[in-house]
Amino acid sequence: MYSQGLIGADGATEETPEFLARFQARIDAEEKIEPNDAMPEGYRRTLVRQIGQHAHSEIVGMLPEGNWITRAPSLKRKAALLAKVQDEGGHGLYLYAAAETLGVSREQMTEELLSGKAKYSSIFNYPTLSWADIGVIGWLVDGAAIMNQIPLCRCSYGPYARAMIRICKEESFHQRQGYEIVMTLARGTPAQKEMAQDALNRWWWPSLMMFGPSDADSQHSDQSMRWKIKRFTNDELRQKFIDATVPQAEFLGLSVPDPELRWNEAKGGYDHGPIDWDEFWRVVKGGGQMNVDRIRDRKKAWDEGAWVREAALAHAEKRAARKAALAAE
Ligand code: FAQ
Repeated sequence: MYSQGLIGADGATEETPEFLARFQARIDAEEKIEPNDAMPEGYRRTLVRQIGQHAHSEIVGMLPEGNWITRAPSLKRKAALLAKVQDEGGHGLYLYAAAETLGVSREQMTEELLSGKAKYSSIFNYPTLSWADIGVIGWLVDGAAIMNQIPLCRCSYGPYARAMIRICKEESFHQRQGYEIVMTLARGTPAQKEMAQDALNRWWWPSLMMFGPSDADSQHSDQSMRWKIKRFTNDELRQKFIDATVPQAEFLGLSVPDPELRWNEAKGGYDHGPIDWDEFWRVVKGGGQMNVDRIRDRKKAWDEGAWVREAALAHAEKRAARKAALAAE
């Protein structure tokens, strides 16, 4: 068994150079780190931050699409959208559960979201104006999510890696349903094709921003790569996404809203125009079009769910008391 770091009088792990070296050796050997293993505090904090933000993104991400459930154009579309939004709720729950194995409660994480301390993905602060947005979210937003999340299935922290395997399978279905919606519109009437193009125009750049700041500005990438929490940098994943998605847009007969987009034979990928990082940081810091609405709606749902949490807790306590009484007989 892996030898623990030294435990100090206050119960904290003393992070001696030997302990840190042994921990890094486990990571380098591709061993999974499990909840009861000793780990550097920075590793634990990085995971709580990333998994928490990821969970919040799934839950807040239900809002822009949930907005269209009652307006889906057919029963088939409504059923698929309903299932997708429910999947996202499930993803949030697996991720909160994974973060809880690191000693943080779901209540604490939710409080941090509602107080603005914890972030969620910038992409969910843009409004969903037409039905085509629902298709484009599936195609681009879930597409970007998959590109980012497939490598997370190999994350060094076991519970996060295992949660990601199921999540990625479901995201793949979401991406396909989105692409199929956009394909139907792109092959429809001129007005429908225009609607698809308009949605692509509005969601393209925000989708590229989902991968986070450029490598030069990413604060956490270097350490997260060393700990094998992240397997690729933000720019590497963004490039992979662009290279995979541009041919899909061409197949649909839609144009990507980037006049500087060019195939670069030498690098074997596309060159692209500059990303508006001022917009990215404004949205991340709360200045996007929908930030206020998203947190207001999330708070309302959390407050209205208080009675369910209280009832579940009372039930669990009653069961525990009954079990204890039976055991004492
Ligand atoms: N939005 O140093 P880095 C989905 C923050 S998928 C907001 O590069 P890191 C599925 C970052 O947190 C979307 N903030 O950070 C779905 C940090 O701030 P901090 C969610 C962002 O962690 C689809 C600061 O900038 N996916 O929801 C963003 O190494 C459809 C510096 O950045 C995940 O969360 C952003 N876009 O890399 C649901 C995947 N980017 O924490 C519904 C897991 C960066 O110091 C419908 N997360 N920031 O205050 C990750 O892979 C990483 O956390 C990155 C950022 C790549 C997002």
